[in-house]
Amino acid sequence: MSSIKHFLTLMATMPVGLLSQSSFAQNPNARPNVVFIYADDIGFGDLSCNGAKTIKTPNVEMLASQGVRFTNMHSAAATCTPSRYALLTGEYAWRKQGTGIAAGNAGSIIRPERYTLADVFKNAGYRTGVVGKWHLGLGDKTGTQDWNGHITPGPSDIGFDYSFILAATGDRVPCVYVEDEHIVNLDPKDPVFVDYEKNFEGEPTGKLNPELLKMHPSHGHDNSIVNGISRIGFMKGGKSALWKDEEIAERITDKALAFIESSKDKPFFLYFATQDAHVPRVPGPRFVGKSGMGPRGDAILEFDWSVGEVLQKLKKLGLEKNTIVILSSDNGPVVDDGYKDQALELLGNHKPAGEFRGGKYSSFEGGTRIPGLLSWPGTVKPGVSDALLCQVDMLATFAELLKVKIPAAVAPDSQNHLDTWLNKGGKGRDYLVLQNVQNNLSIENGKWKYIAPGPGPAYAKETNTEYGNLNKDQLYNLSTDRGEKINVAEQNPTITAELRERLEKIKANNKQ
Ligand code: NG6
Ligand code: CA
Repeated sequence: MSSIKHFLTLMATMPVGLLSQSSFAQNPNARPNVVFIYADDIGFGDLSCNGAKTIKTPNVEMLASQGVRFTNMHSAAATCTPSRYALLTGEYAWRKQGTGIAAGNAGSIIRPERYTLADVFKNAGYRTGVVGKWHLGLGDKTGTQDWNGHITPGPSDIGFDYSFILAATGDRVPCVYVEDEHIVNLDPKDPVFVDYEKNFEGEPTGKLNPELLKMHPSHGHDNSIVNGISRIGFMKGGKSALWKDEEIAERITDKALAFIESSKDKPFFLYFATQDAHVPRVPGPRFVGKSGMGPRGDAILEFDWSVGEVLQKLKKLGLEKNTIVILSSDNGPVVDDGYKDQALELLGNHKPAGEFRGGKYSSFEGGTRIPGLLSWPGTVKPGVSDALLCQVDMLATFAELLKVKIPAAVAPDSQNHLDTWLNKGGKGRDYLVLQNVQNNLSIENGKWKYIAPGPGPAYAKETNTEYGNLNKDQLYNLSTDRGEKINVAEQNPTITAELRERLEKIKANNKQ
């Protein structure tokens, strides 16, 4: 254990002392529980609280009506792994090599010595748990994990007391649940093997055995077949441990509720990372056909159900008033992300990214401007906020709320915006840097958005995504052109230069 972590662990044994300056000093039990519900690939426009008309998400709407609805909340990146990295470490992922979309056999990307968002809560005496999609690597080195033993390091090394996770994503092997760093329901006589380069002899693949598939890939996703769906990567064995996609939402929601129940007597932090509506979209039978938009819409309804279950549980346990619930998404939406699931054919007038341009993978707002809700009934006044905010700030913001001192030199990009998150005013960030799938950067300040020139295609046909890459400056006035339709860089050379320089400064120096 590193010395910083050791010191913090010592401090964590005296949380009341640590909290002495906070408003929770008299009554440490009044510290609020925090449940962070993190959707996967659900866009700003996918939720009825943000204006979706073709789809109704009543539980999310209820959450929105009892809290603050942010209209300018961002994930730190337009894809999953870097967004989650930034969320947990308080560091922009583009500062760190190896934080791109992780393979299912990637080693732990956030190393044990790293101070994380979960550590903030642990240092304040909270019980901490993560349930759902992980996608931040597991074990020491890529490809060398022993999937059949203790897969370590893992969530327990970066601040989580409890974990029940999918190692990577629904479309990546291994297709098993991992609880407290052990595969669930594994038969030792049928061990799991994982490879991202070559197949195991005699094992069918989506490419060679399409007759075995119940859902066909549209691009990629043609390696090992699990539950009639071909995935990214190869695996064999672990028959008794393999998940059934139609049950994932129910399984992880049950685990989230069980964590809440078993933690109800002390403050807890739950990071509940749902897998809806990432591909493959295979919602449970009671959601099939319910949205009229095919599996993608049905998966959004299933997500809404998970949210409802959490809210009901909190109510039933009498924890409603003492729990902050935050809902957001790891990146913007995508319609066809690699399976023929009719998402495109049945989309109709629905606009997953709302009025924003681009989507998942993109530098345009659709890539990172995602749903953002926070409720704390009785404490946070309901409303709408258009302050510029980012998930990278959760670490510093909750450290402030709980009066936990963050060690020097960690979480370099995380800023405290507690007042704004709690809807007490404040304009949020002055500047926010964002990254797309090619790691090209953009910077915005609430009004202006500058996308730096960068390599890579402007458009991806497979996913129908405008990446936003161009080999020249782009500047958009978000206050008059929320859809980023008109590049006004040439007409505004001073603003363009200012933002370019600011971006360079932030790249070179963490202090902003
Ligand atoms: C892409 C996958 C996509 C999705 C994404 C990660 C292909 C062709 N596409 O490479 O389906 O898995 O990675 O999504 O393989 S994320 O939300 O976890 O970042
Ligand atoms: Ca995602």
